[in-house]
Amino acid sequence: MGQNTYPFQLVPLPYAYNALEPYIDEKTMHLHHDAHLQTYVNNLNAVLKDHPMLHSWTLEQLLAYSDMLPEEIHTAVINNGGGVYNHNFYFANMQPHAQQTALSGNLLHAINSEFGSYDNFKAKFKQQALAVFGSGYTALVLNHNGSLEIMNTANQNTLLNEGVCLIMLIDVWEHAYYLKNYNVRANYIDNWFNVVNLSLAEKNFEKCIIMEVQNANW
Ligand code: MN3
Repeated sequence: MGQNTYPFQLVPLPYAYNALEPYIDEKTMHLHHDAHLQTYVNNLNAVLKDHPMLHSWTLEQLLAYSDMLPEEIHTAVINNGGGVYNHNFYFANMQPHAQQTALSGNLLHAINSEFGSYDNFKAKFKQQALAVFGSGYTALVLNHNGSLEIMNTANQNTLLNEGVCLIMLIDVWEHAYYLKNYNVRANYIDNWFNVVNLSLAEKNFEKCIIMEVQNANW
């Protein structure tokens, strides 16, 4: 993932800009990654520049322990650091449709038992993503009870200080879909399900389970 402390760098896409066509268009990917994400990276570095004691903090630490940040940069770190973290997760959790494999293993089992079926999960996830008012994200997480849960987060807030573990994340800011889908977020969500990286979601789920067990043993 590149360097994870100040100065933060733009993480390259793990696939070509046109690799998600026709579901997510190349022009959107260029703007989204090269303009929007780059701006969050630049702004985060500018905010941290005069705070050398924070230069050894990872992005996760800055966001999970944001209450410990100096007041004058608190909001800017949440907005810009969150913008970097959320986008890095979002871009990494997509892949070309041709490489998509069917969901299997423990995550499929957990989805079936929580939501009834993968199709029911998709319908519920879509409904919740449509309910994000304004800008934000929708995520599948493992919560502190060890259950799967769909959660929304506003603006560039992350779920890092919510005590939940991220499995899957969709960006529903208009900049993620407006060029291709105009205002129709529902079409974008349907398209996104064709390029979400399900094998990565399975790996994330396994990591979340291990973290959950470790936390329970504290
Ligand atoms: Mn975005």
